[in-house]
Formats: sequence, C-alpha cells, structure tokens
Amino acid sequence: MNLFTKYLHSVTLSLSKGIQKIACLLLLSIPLFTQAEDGYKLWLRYDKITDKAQQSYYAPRLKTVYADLSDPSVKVAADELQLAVKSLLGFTPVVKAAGTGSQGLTLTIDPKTEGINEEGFSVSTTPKGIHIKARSGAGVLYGVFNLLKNIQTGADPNVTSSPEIQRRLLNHWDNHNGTIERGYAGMSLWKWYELPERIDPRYIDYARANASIGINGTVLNNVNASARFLTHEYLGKVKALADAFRPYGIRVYLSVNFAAPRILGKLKDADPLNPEVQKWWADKTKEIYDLIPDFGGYLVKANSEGEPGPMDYGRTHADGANMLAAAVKPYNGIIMWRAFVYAPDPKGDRFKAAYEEFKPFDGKFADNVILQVKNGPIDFMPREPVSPLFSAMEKTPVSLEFQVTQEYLGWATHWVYLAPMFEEVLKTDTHVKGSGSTLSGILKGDTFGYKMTAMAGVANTGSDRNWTGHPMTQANWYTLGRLAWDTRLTSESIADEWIRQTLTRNNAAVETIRKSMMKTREIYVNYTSPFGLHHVMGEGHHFGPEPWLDKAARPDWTAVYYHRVDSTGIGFNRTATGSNALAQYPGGLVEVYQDEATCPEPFLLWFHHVRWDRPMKSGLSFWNDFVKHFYEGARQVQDLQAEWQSVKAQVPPEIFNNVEARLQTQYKEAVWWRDACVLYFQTHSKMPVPAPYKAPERTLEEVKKLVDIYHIR
Ligand code: BDP
Repeated sequence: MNLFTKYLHSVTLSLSKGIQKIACLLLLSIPLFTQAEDGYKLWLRYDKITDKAQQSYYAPRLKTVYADLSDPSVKVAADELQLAVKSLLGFTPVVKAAGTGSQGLTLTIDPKTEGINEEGFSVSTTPKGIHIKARSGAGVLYGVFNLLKNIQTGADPNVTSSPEIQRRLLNHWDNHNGTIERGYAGMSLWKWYELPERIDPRYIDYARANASIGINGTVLNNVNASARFLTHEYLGKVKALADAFRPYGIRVYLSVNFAAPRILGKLKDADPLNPEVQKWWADKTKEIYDLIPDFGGYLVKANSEGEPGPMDYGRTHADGANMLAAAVKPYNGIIMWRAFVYAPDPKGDRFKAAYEEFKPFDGKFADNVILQVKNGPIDFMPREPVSPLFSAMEKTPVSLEFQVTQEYLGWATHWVYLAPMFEEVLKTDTHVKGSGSTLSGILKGDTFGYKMTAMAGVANTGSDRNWTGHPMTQANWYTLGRLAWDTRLTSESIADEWIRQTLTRNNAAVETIRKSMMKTREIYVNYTSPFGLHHVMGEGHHFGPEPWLDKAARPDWTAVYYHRVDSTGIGFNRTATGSNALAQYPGGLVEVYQDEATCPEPFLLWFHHVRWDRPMKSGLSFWNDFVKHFYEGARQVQDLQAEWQSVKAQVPPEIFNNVEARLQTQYKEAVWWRDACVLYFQTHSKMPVPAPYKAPERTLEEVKKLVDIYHIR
C-alpha cells in the first residue's frame, strides 16, 4: 500500500458508506486539478530516469553536493540540482560546504582553471563522484546544466566546454504596454506595472531556461524603443529584473530611443555632437550603472523605419554610435548598433542599402561598438543569402541577429524548426579570405580578430503558458542558445537533445520527431518561397501570401519589387547586368551566385530573372518545378500530421493535442499559400498547372479575400 492509498484508506474508514463514496471521488480527482504537462517546463522537465544502469550510476554520485554557496550562481546551481535530481531520481541531494567530499558532486570555482574561458566548465566523473570546475559561478552553473542535460539524453557526462561567442543574447521586442512587436505567444513576460515590487516567479523560470542553454544577456525592450524605459521610474523596474537575473549569469541591456535627450531631457535636439546631448547621455548612463553595476549596454535602431538617429542632424552612424559608446565606456558597457537600414529608393535595390551605408564607416567606430547585422540583406526571409556586410567589416566587430520569433515564417501556427536555417547561415562560406571562411568564423572573431563577439535572436517568448505559442518552436529558443555557445553543433543533435528533454525519451519517437523537425523549414520554403522567391507575404502583418502586392507606403514594401514577375519569367537580377548587388560579396561568393546555370537552385530568384521554360536539375521546366514545390510543400504538411500521430502515445497529451491542432491550421494555410502563389504567378506565365496536380478549385479573387476571412488584418 503506498502512502496515498494508506491515507485514502484511513480517511474513508472513518466515514459512513455514502459519504465514503463522495470522499473517494473527491480524493481521486485531486490529480485532475494539478498542472498537466503543458509545455511550461520547457526542456527542464526532468522526467524520471527509468534506466536502471543510469540510476545506479548517478544516484550515489548525486546524493551529496559539495558547494560554496556564497557565490549566488553556485547557489542557484545547487538549487537546480536539488529540484532536478528529486524529479529525475526521486531524492533530494544534501548540499554541504565545499571542499569535503570525495564522493558525490563537487562544484568548484577556480579562476586559474586551464583549458576553458571565463564562462567555460569541465565536468569529470571519478569512481565515486563528479567534479564540476569553472573559473566563475556562471561557469559552474553552465556545467551543472550540461550535466543535467547529459543525464536526460543519456550522453557522456564528461565534458569540457567554453562558449565560442561572448555575448549570447535574446532581444525582446516588448513594449511597455505589454504588447510585443512581432510576438505570437501572448503578451510580454515583463509585468512593468507590478515591478519593481513583485518578481513574478516566471522571471526566475525564464532565467533558468536561458542559463541552461548559455544565454547570458537579454535586451528587455523593443528596438522601436520608447524613451520611457530611460525614466528613473522604469530604470527601477529594470534594476529589479537585473537583480533577479544576475545569479543566472544574465545581464540586462536596453534598446534606446536616440531622441531621448530631446523627449525626456527637453533638450532642443539629440545631435550627437551637441555637448549638452553628450552630457545627458553620460548622466543617464551613470544613473543606470549606479542602479545596475553590470548593465550590459544599449541596443540602437537609428534612422531606420522612422526611428530617430544621428542623420536627423546631418551626422553619421559612427557619430551616433561613438557618442553613446563614450557614455558607457567608463563602465565597460557596449553599444550594439543595428545595421538594419534601407533608403527609400524605388529604382534601387534594398539588398544593397545596409552595405552602402555602413561599409564606409568600417574602422570608424569606437572599440566598444558592435554592429548588429540581420542574417540576410533584406529581412528574415525563410531563406536568404547571407548579408554582404559580414565579410565587409574587417575593422569593426559584427554580431549576427537571427529572428527566433516567426514573423515571416508562419507566426505560431506553422511548425518550423529554425536550426537548419541557422546552421545554413553559420556554415555559409563567405569566401572572404579565400574559400573556407565560414560566417561562424567571422562571428567568433577568427577571421578578422574581433575582440568583441556576439550573437542575438529576436525572442519568440510571451505570456502563453507554454512560452512560445507553438510548443515545437520552443526548440528555436533552445537552438539559439546552443548555437551561440557552440556554432559547430548540428541541427540534428540539437533537435535530438531538445526532444529527449522536452517530449519523450522513447528512441523510436525521438527519431520520428527529429526527422519531422529536420524537414519543417524546407517544407515551409516549398509552399511559400521556393527557389529563392522572397518578400511575397501579406503587407504589414507579414502573414500569409500577397504576391500581387504592388502598392505600399514604400516601393520596397511591395511584393512585385522583389519578384519582378513578367511574361518571360520571374526573379531579381542582381548580377552585373542587373542591380549588381552581387558585387558586394567577395569574389569567390560572386562566382557561386553569378552564373544562372550554376547558381544553387535554392537561391536562384535572389540573383536571377529566370525564364519560365528554364530547365531545372529535376528535368522539369522552371514553371513546372516551381508549381510542384508549392503543391508538394502543402502535401508534406500532411506527412507531418501523420508522423505526429504516430508518436501520440509517447508525448504528453496536452502538448500532443496542441501540436495536432496547429498542424491542421498549418495545412489550411499552406494550401492558401499554394493557391495564392500558383494562381497569381499563372496570370503571368500563362502556363497550366502540370499533372498530376489539379488546378486550385477557387479563383484568384477568392484567394485574395482570405486574408480578411482569417481575420489577420
Ligand atoms: C522588421 C519588422 C519590424 C521591426 C524591424 C526591425 O517588421 O517590426 O521593427 O524588422 O528589425 O522585420 O527593426
């Protein structure tokens, strides 16, 4: 008789028969009121270890934890071990002062530890114990999380590892009123109205999740920044978050509004060369560091999409960035200056804008400025070639900005595992110093010898119970951290470890889910943007198809600007006979893309205007292959549905149902994309839908109305 039944027995014995029945029902229904596995715990589920060999290996080694808890990061590491081991192995480790144990788990900070960097760790097992060593408390915490991961995934616990990139950041595009720009998982996590007094326990779970994947910085607010965040009142709230995150090795940063000295300080301008403006920023920065001594620095979107900036006063990006850099310099702060800019030139090519604007300033930035560049030259499309700026800024450190939130990749109803895309970007050979110079080499500082390195991801988190809306896209948050730590990881291995910690450890199910995940990005590309088609999504909201869009506030916000469809073919000629954007790349990369005959097909329409009858590798004409991709992409969503059904018994029911329902929506929307693109482009190609596919049953006019029917606008 277990404890629960014993209790039930004694209670029911003391009651009359009728009441007994009711009491039984009530007691048995208790589990119904406890929280089901709904995704809240992310990859920190710590599901019970059932493997006997593992149990007997780890149980004695985890019974006692020796740690000096005076370091706040070691303290939270010990807390995490207690929580995790209780759940994994059924007992709570006893935590004892450091230095006494030959058995059990020892956590040691030794600033002289060799073979690792400041945040690195080594985990080594001994016949009776486990030893985690690091140079800092954060390193110990990372080591503990690594050990917990390896216990759950069944991997070798002996690991020595250091992050390859120094600043591994989430960028939240959260507004003070709780909304999130391009957020699809509810409202902001930050309850500004409750801060600084109340620390929502969720902030701690957020910090745990980030620390577990090595994320060490968070930019709390939208790049389209309200000056309000720099008021004393808000800085007090920011301080409260910074204090909560600090033990987890996470520093806080803010996006700033360049016009803040004018808006808040009532100065006549925000000219970076105006001494009063400089003083305003110096004072404001001091105020911040007095509150938050380890504040990370500022992220700035300037002179982009209507945001204020130095050019409002005839100054340059370098003037603006350097002025702010001087303000944070005394405190070792940094400026992350975004390169997402584009001039409204209807005849131009937006592809070239950022390079043209920033290349002339290479070497002109202060040494605590890093240029934050989106992975592609346009804007987080499902597939983009890498931005030419990465290989152009030899003297200015450059950081990479990925978008984890799926603004252009189907929001929260499309299952898209982003690791294959991130991996494709990081492994791109930029040819900057001859072939073999990968983008990750540039980011890590190997190529140009950067002193400062960073990688950022626009967060997909929100107030939804499961954090990311679509349960499967938790994996994208996970991926960002893992890849920023180690750019050499593969998408497969990341998927594997994420699934084992989050969904199931059943090998067959893990394999099925992993294989599905690995296909999802290409499936999305197939039904939305095959062969390098880009920027054909709905205007403004960026959801669903709108390839016919020919008028918008700016020409480079339309679809026709990018696909350039006509009766002969489709695609943007960016070779020397076209916009010549290709010339911004190093010669080796130009060679890869410039010849239409050899340009990799996934990038074809990025660089070439392709004839409808062009023969493709498949043996089909371009038109037939193009149409085939839309049809196959939509059909492949049905494959995903079937594969998901096959793991039903292995996945927590609530998560299963959630994904199952979203896959139904995804299929409906994939067919919408397919019909919209095929019907619209057909009005130019005048070619039939090739067999075996059947022409859409609805008309183009009907499809155009769907955006309103789906209530997206
Ligand atoms: C675009 C988004 C817009 C962002 C902008 C940016 O549509 O909401 O503000 O990027 O990155 O993709 O600044």
